[in-house]
Amino acid sequence: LFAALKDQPSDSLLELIQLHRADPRADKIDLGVGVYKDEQGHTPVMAAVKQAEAALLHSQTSKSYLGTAGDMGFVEALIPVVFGEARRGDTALSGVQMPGGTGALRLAAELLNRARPGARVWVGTPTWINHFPLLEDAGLTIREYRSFDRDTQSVIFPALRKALEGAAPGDIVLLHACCHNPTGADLSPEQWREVAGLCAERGLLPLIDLAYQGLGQGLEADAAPMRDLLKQVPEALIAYSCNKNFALYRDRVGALFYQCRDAARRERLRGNLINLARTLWSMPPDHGAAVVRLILSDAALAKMWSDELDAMRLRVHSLRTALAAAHPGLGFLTRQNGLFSTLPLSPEEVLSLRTQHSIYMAASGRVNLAGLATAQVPVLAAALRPYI
Ligand code: PLP
Ligand code: TYF
Repeated sequence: LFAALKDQPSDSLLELIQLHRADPRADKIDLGVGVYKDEQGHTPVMAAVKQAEAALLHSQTSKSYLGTAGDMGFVEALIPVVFGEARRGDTALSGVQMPGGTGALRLAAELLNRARPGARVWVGTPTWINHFPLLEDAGLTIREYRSFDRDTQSVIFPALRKALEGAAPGDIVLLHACCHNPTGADLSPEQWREVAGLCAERGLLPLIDLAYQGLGQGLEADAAPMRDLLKQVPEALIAYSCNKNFALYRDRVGALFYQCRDAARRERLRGNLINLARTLWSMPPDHGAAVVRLILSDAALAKMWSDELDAMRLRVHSLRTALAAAHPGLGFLTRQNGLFSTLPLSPEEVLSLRTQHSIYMAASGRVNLAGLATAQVPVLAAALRPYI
């Protein structure tokens, strides 16, 4: 039977991890896969997480099943962080725990495909490596438009506007809430307002991917445009990841939030999410979500966490500023947000940076700026000179 299986492409980003690991050169630089790293190139467990884990070790008396929706205390605790204090207790907004942002996106896609088989989803490119396969595997139909210009390093807003103007009621619009992966080029507040207006006017459903809250301009600022958009549309899905902003990557922590102003529809939506999750993973992993719940429900721990997150964000900021100052062609880095930017390099140039300088980045030219130590800024700037 297995003879019928076709070969599948591997994930080029995850492959970079192995390539970098196997490189014996001491001065190698890893700008590949999107995880935050400190000055030492290490992805530490946050101190707030360690404290919450210690508390959990003592307080947890059972590991019995929690249920398909997961830890609802975790979901409730996230609502003010993600959507603002004003929406605490707002019945139009709810969620379920998911195995990471990927699980949330996949379940959203399954739900949408159940609601409307083969529904169209508008996706600006380039986008996160997993978006296309994930949406397509669920059965959705992708409508693609080019939304980033590498030469000007900015969003091609007319292409987004044109896509939304051409979309039909019931179509889905995938949006990166902040810290666009792979370009770092986020929509401006005015552009967000226009997108919100078009979604409301044309009956389009926003599917918002929020995987980096707090790593761009700060927890509140990163969520603000999405919060404004949610005021304008009756229905939306938000796939949330805690894996970057709590550095819990392997614990697979996330949630799928849904806004639905009609109570009966909302109940049905929840029932369908639970039903879909039951056949996919039955229940999400508990540990990381319990840790996030403990952090967010303790004011001192929550402050400790948001201070640590701020420090991570500021480190990425300072790397953007330093690199832009070290290379006249890289000024755009300071206009972009989050871990990623896509440098205007060809795949051949990316390869020669790897072979000649042991600098690792995605073939697209995407760099994870957090992979850089401050002392490596001049090294990278010099290595890029022949090309940019
Ligand atoms: N969305 C984007 C844009 C991402 O970059 C990632 C990163 O992995 C995810 C979603 C999913 O993250 P995770 O499944 O680790 O929560
Ligand atoms: O884009 C990134 O680098 C992160 C990590 O299949 C990642 O989002 C990359 C590829 C993948 C899963 C996660």
